[in-house]
Amino acid sequence: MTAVRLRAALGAALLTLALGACSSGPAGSRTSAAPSGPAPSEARITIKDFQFQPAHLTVHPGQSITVVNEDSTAHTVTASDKSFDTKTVNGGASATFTAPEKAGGYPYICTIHQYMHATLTVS
Ligand SMILES: [Cu+2]
Repeated sequence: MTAVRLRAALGAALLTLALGACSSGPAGSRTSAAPSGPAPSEARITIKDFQFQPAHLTVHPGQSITVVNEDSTAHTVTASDKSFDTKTVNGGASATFTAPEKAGGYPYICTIHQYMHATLTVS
């Protein structure tokens, strides 16, 4: 006699924002020595507020570079000459790409927002 209620499963899309890891300091140009940095060769590009940080990054040939997108919008890191391309990095996500083996300057953009630009230098 009891009506059986079938509850539709809710497909709740949870947006997991992996933010607030270690960006606590004020945005300054100070470069203090990291007290606990076992990997000085780690290279990182942070995307925040539709800007690549740092705007000029120098790495070694073939070095692995981590891209962290702190925006809620998807971005890419795409070399103008296509020598590297992270493809789409969703908001809050990260990606890794390998620096070119050939030394030189590699301007890159976000193909979604082409006014975003910066330069990777390989030396
Ligand atoms: Cu973008």
